[in-house]
Amino acid sequence: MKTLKSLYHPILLLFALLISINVWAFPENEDPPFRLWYNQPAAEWTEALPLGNGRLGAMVYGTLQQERIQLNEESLWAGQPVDAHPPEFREHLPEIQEALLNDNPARAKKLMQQYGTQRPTSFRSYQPLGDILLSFEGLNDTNNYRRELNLNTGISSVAFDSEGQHHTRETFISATDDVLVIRLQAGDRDKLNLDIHLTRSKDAQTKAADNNTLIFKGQIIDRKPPEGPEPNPGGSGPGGKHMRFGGVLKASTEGGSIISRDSTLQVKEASQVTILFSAATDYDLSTMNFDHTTDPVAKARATVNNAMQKPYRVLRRHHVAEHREMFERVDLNLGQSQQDNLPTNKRLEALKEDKTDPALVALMFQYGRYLLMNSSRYPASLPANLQGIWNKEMWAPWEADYHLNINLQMNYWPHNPGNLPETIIPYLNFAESLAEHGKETARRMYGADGWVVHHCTNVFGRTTPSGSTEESQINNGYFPLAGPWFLMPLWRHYEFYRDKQLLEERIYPLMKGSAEFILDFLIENEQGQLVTSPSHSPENLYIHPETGEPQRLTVAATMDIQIIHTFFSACIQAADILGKDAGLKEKLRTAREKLPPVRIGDDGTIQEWIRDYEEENPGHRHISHLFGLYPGTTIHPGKPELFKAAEKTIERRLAHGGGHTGWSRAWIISLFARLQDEERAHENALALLKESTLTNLFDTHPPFQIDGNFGFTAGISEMLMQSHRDTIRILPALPDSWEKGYIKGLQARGDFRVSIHWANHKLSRVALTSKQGNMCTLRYRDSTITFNTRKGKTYIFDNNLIPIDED
Ligand code: FUC
Repeated sequence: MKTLKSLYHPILLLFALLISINVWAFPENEDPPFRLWYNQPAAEWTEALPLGNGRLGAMVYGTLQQERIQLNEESLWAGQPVDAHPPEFREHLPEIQEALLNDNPARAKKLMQQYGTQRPTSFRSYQPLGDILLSFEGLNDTNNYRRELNLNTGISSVAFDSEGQHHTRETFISATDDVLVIRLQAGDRDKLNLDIHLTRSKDAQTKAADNNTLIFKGQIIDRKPPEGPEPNPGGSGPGGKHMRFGGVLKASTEGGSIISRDSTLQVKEASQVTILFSAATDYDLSTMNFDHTTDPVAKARATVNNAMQKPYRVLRRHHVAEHREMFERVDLNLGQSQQDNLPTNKRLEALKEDKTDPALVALMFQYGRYLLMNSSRYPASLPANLQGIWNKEMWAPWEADYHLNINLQMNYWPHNPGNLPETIIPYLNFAESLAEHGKETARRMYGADGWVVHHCTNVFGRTTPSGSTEESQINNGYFPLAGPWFLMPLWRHYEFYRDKQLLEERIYPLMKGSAEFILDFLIENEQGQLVTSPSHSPENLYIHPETGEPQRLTVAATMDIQIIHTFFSACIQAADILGKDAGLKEKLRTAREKLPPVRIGDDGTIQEWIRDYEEENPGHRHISHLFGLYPGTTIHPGKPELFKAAEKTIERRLAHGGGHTGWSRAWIISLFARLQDEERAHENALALLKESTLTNLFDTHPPFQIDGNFGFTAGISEMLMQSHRDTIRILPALPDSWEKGYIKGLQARGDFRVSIHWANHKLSRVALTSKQGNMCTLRYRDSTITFNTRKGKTYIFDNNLIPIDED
């Protein structure tokens, strides 16, 4: 009796009520799902929470009276294709090369300025699609506010009480149904009254088509300066009416009613509201242009009508199942911390005060995987840009384009170990279309075979050099080695997943074309070495020893040589696997032999250039001459002098303020992981969180740039497992503060899945599943084991790599 009575104690009742509310609001809560959460709405964009299905993106603010859901569609770009081939470059290239071979970079620069530039030097920007705005009536007196992004389910939720009634909002973007879904729910005694708007600050109109449908239609109108903004003094292409886009929003309610008024849907007295939205543009990746015969509204309408066939709970179930299957392939536990129960913004603040929080590192690792899968997978046809797909600016920083001198490549560093193979497909689609454009540029600028692209590109397939100004176009923009580097993630994809058909049909043809270009581009210097010219080390300058002037152009910057070495080796290996192109293989082998060696300078660091020049900026964010350490594999402990010099190289960069941008810091994590320097890898991971991370855990350059998120994830996986040079290394860089934990489901080269448990800073158990039956070498500290595997079988080892027979 006493027990029964105590169950009715008011405090216990309140507790039970709170638990039941929470369970109802966040039904997937499991211990421990990965989630970002906050006790207040987003005050600015970098506090809002990202959703995406690769093609559509949204940032959910969770604001009370006026909820804002900012929208993106991956292909919505201002501008149009332009022909920016410098017409006289090819004719004058030998003269430019001669000046550089004769150590006269000042003359080469002059000639490049004269013959190597072409307006428009740059292009326009990736743009936002618009906003869904929900203006609520009532919602006074709110409390118990909480919003979250559950990474495991891909659902963003807002929950709060208003006048004693519990309200919830859920938003997700389904890849299965290609729609954004919003579900609003009021408590039993409350009703929802709101207006639904679909807006964009320019170039679009919204009309209600019937009482529950809004049609959104637009066309980008690009103005030429001085009428419109133009941050690129070298021009960004002609004005005019360009890409078309459209969206369809449909709302339905339980209880109450909806009517339309002009461009608004008005919901009255509903207990639940479901909103579906989809959008499209008339962009066509196969031509890298818009096609005005496509009707974006019709496409969006068809998608929304299809999704309308499914009730909300079915849409949700299909989305969650699909999302979880991908996201939960990898799980990471670095240990709990006292901060686990704090909202994400507070955790970040606590970390800045040096409170340890390994679980926040794990969250950030998983966030990188979440962001990649939501900005680069079917139904997307384009890869993740500088901001993934999330952008609110009409003219985004760096146009939110595809930078190819590190940024796009870094976006795809985590896709292999992070077990997200499908995220490379949009990258591959894009590469194939781009290579078609690049063939014309190889021919017209260089008279070369194959294809070339320079340091940055856009959806219209720019392959000629570009930059805001003519000066930057010939400096940073002149990077003809972008192509082979761009292809490395595709080759790595083969190494990790061993999809021979994909290699043969799609990846190798791209590699072959790029190799043909490089073979034509290389020239001989006086010592009979093959060098690139013009060349530069992204995006640094050197002090010319004779003139004392800062110069950029040179021959055979170290990064060029490292890229070519790695790329030619990959091409030779691919041709071997496919049993083709014996003649090309021979040429590549011979050329590889004639490349200049990577040298160590007087100060013990790896030389950034072919001569031991002094850097203009020794703390430069690009650490290009360490390409061979990571993501390349040519600098390793088997070459102790280079390995040591690589360490000194990072130290020098850091001593002069390096790592100051998010992506640069992220790269340093992987570099130290490859040096097996666990404490400095960890230190830099923490520095990225403390100095280069925004409230919603977006990486900041500054401003927001997503490559650092992806580089971070890659860095953490590199600390826990490395699988280069034919060996899978277990826990190569486990820092002291990760005393106990596990990582499950990492992908290793050779198509293996690897799960690792450790305790007391030591390996306790490793499980390896062989997907294809390849030979495997595992290493942990000084223990190594090499064994044949059977397809589909899982092998388990103890802390000394002694096999454990599970049976
Ligand atoms: C490269 C970097 C910059 C920036 C830009 C988008 O050029 O050097 O820091 O990340 O890309």
